[in-house]
Amino acid sequence: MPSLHPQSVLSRCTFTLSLGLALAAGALAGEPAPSLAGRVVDRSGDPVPAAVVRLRCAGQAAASELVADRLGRFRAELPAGCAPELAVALAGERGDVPFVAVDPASDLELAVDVDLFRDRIDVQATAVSDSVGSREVRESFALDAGEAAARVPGVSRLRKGGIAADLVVRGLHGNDVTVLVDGHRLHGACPNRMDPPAFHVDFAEIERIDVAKSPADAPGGGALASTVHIVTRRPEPGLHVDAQATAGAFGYLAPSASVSWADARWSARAGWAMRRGDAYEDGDGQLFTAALPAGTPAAYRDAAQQGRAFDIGTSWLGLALTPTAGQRFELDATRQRAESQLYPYLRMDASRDDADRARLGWSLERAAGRLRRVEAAVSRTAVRHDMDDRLRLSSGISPFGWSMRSEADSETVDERLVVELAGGWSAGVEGWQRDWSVDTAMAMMGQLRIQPMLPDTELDGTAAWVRLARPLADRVTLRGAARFERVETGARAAQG
Ligand SMILES: [Cu+2]
Repeated sequence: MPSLHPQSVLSRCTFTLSLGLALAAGALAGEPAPSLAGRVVDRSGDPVPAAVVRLRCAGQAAASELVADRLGRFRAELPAGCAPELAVALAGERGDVPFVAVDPASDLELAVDVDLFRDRIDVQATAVSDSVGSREVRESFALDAGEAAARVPGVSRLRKGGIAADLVVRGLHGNDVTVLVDGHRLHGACPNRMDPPAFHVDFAEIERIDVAKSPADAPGGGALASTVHIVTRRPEPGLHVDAQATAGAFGYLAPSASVSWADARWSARAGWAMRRGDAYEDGDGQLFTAALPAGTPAAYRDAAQQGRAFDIGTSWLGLALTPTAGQRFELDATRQRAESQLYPYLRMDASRDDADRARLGWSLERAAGRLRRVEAAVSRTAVRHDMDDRLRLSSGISPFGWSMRSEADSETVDERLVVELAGGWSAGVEGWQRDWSVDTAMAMMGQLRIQPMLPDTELDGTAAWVRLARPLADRVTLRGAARFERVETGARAAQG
């Protein structure tokens, strides 16, 4: 095969070149070889990507050019009877580079006498991270924030349907895992946790998700198992427009668009995102809506098996003011609207899930002095959630279209004051009030019977905490925390 082609490798040769491109080793090859391959490196031994290697046969003027790959590697086939000679130059560099003869029978290493990287940065990272960044969230194929957080080791999910997976941390879940959004608690409304807290935040809002596996690591929250902290994005200086769309199997579609603007004094952001998908098939090719045996009361009606599994729209607005250096006022609002969502794990499906979140905060940061940071903020989350069994066999021939239905309302107000001091100390005071109400209606023999499942329940909590996180040595940090919490609950007496 007489042509020069960067394919097929039969042998590797070594050959060292110093000084712009001089040869250090390798004598004229006496025997022709069918191919040659090698690597171009710099003075430190780092590969030189895209280096231009010129190849010619001894005694011939015509030369071919090869381009090294990103690892500095190159390969070529040799014409029969060719005694190869090489010259190497950096990409884009022109000059009279001498050819040197090489022995194609051994591994070739062409050392270019330059330092490709003027500064070397050694990156060290712990192998296990308890945090998921926005890029990982988007690239993870997760359908919501809870599923994305399951990338953290020790975190798994309880899947009840196509979306809205519940987080499980070291075997504990539900109220043992506190989910905070920008430091604030929020609660869903469904008593069956069809809308766990992380479900109410869209990907496009998220900067990162931190999972604190011990109370000493948590910025607040006071959960037995874990605190999952979802941190939303802040506008970066200038105008930024971001539009993305993801599509997948089973009708999955998730477009989003956001715009933000910031200068030294003001910043603003706005965004919109949608997520929609149909019932998916399991590995056996069976729709998840057909997983329950025919005739089971919770099985889906035939007409509902191909239905939409989730359909959620989220929009948000944010405004921030920096009146003096280090001081910041923030006002954020998010509105989420969800229609039909299927939960084959449960006996009902959601027909509505509307959530509104708002947050007002003030913070002061200082680079020096005893007091480093103060933050005071209040948030409110209101969720309206309806579910019924109209898609299941259990709905029978009820004149209402369903045999059981629940209407749930939840409102959570959360206040926090956090003070951070020099030396790794921080302390905070938190308060939260949750009103939660669920009424279940049962249709029996054409009659409706209303059962107050959660009759205007109230939960009133206050907490104070102090925390220390002080590095003692490289990779050794002393951590400790104490938290005092008081929670009162109450409910309206249910009417028989
Ligand atoms: Cu529900």
